[in-house]
Amino acid sequence: MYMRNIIKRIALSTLFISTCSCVWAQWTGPKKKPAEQVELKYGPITPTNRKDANMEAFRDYGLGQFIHWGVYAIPGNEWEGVSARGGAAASEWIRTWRGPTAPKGWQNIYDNLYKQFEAKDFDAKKWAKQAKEMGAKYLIFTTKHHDGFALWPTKYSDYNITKSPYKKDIVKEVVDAYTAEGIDVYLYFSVLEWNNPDYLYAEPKTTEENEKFNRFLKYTRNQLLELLDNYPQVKGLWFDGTWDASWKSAYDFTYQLEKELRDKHKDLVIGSRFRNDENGARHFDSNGALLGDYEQGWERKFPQDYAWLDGNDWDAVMTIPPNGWGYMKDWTGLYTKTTDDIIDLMMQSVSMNGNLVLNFGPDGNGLMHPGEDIIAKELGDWMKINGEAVYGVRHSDLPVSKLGYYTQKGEDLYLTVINRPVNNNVRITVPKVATEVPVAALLLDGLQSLGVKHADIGLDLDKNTYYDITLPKSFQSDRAFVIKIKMGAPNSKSDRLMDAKM
Ligand code: FHN
Repeated sequence: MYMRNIIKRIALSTLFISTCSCVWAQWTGPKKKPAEQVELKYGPITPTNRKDANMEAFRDYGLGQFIHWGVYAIPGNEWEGVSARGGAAASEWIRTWRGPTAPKGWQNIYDNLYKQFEAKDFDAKKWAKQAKEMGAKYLIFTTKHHDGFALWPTKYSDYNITKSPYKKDIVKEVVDAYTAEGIDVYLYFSVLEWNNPDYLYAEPKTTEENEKFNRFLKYTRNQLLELLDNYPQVKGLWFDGTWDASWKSAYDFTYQLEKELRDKHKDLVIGSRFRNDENGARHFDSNGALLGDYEQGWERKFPQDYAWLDGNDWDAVMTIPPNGWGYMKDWTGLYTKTTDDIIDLMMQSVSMNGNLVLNFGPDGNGLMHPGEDIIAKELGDWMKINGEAVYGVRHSDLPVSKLGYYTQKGEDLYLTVINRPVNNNVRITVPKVATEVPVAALLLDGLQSLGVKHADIGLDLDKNTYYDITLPKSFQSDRAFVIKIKMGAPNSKSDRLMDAKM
């Protein structure tokens, strides 16, 4: 029976590979649906594009904050003056430092770092206030990263915050402070645990391995239920570390667990990283259906084209240093994103119906990196003027503009100008068949009205027509700026030209 099941699974996965090569391709092009549908027991649990309040809120967020905090913040990607792994990023992975530059007994040093986790400057209210000022509408907070250290007083592991000098429940402080500021909270949870002896990377095979891994699964379930019991205000769970063969083989368990979590917590939002189907297909099942409430694979990457998303909800999580999530003491020698970069990436996301989630990695005392403080302030200043082009907006079907990004809310169209034309004419391209065209415009910065002129340049065979919005020369901005454009019925004069006779 066991052998028969294995053979059936191999056959199914071969079928899957031959009918759908899209498992890894979904982030780099339009979604390819498999030619044939296979029968599946472990496909999606929730419908796509849920319409409940939590998902509607998710669609309106525009900007979020990610915080990676844990004991890895103490070394900050270096130890005794030596850069971890040659200064490579992903400082939260510092426990995996090996080779000649790694301090002697590094793993042991790391596993004892929690004894130094004093978090003496940590003030959740201050973080929440900064996030609010920056304009973030949701927070994703690391309750536990791959090292397994829990920032809440979990009953199910001793490797948790109560054993540190700080002692208090950090998750509670964060959830309460952000909720009080009106910022929704999602809990990041890494399934993978480096220092848990029951965790396995490969699929469990022997009785002993099965016993171990079943213990681990039970522990994971307990922790997740505990998080939902302790922090009932949270809106979603943000899973990570779910790529190993062991977890993938537990598809029946993860399917039942997802149901249980959703039953326990009304309208809980879970992205596409939590589980896979019985063929090992992650994010999208073997038939190409989204496994979760939104696409959760846009990590430091973007769809090139709106069509790639196939109408799915999504967010993009983004670091300031390249791939640096946890605290990195030393930003020198690295390109760290500027506020202009972040505005560009945020507008790129919202113009395609996604949210941008900007990552912060506080230090071991609980202070944000000074570079993060600057970006939070500058972004907040920009959002105070231009936020209406970010929140509650949707993708516009107008042809993509070389000047920047469109977003739309009802009859209001927003153009975030990234590339200002040298002649100060902001040209909006509108299909000739459009029933709504620009009729009035104003700059969100200063609320100055701008002239709008139909500029029919009369190109033969052109499917589009053009509207020019004139920017005053006196208006100067050293950042992207937003033009709010009222859309209305076109002037009745016909655009129809005689075709050229050649
Ligand atoms: O390995 C992690 C990484 O440390 C970080 O937490 C990011 C955030 O999206 N997720 C991982 C890999 O996808």
